[in-house]
Amino acid sequence: MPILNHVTLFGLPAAKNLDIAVLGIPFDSTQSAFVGSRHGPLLIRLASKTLNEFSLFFKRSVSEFPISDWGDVEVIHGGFLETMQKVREALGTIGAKKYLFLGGDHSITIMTLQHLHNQVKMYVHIDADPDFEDTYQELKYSHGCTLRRAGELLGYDRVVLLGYRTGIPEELKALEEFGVEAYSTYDILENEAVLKDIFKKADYISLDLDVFDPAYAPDVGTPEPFGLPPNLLLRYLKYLRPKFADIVELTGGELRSTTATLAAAIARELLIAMST
Ligand SMILES: [Mn+2]
Repeated sequence: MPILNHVTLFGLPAAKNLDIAVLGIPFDSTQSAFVGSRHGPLLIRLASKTLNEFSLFFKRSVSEFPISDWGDVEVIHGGFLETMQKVREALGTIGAKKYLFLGGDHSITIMTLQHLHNQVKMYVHIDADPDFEDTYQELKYSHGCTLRRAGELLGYDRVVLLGYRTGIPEELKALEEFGVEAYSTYDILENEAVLKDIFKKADYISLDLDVFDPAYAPDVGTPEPFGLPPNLLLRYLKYLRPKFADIVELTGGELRSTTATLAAAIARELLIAMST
């Protein structure tokens, strides 16, 4: 018998109305340095085929839980608002309680928050860049403005920034003026225990893969040296119980990508954290 080779994340069942849904949003029209995150969802799914669905960290397997992979939203490249409407339609069809979204560039988080912000009490933005500019390259809906838009939707007291180590002076000043709780990479390296309390109260985790050092995650839209090692975050994953999560900014068209494998492993741990 021939096998129809459709790839779902960790071989999860496809398009079933279950409590937890995986959904790709391969929109990368606001990417500004390295391009290609439209292939992110596919590369993460392919990389998951090389990994075990069992997590030794949680001692649980993703296949134990009611999780379904719904494939990708139909993206209109260059059309942020049109794609955001497609995301709305997809969420209506899927009707899950919890979601893991696979980007795409970081502007996809503005789309998901637009529809889900009423269910989010604490949004945690993990990123090398604050993404707190009001506009970037004249766009309000850009991957450089995600945290700013999140603050507008949720209130600036309900967003937290973790792991930044770059940014322009106006942006860093705005973070202070708006009272955003923010911890740089250097703050976290000095006192990593700060992650525990933040992870405990987070119900939306947005992970820009560039928070990791480029040695671990080279295939990202805007690599930034001096980043965090993945193991540091892993130690605190046990405190996470998010309803929503996304993994964004995986670029590069290589089938064999260390970054994609890292993203897939994190997807596994996040899905189990969401399920338990
Ligand atoms: Mn970002």
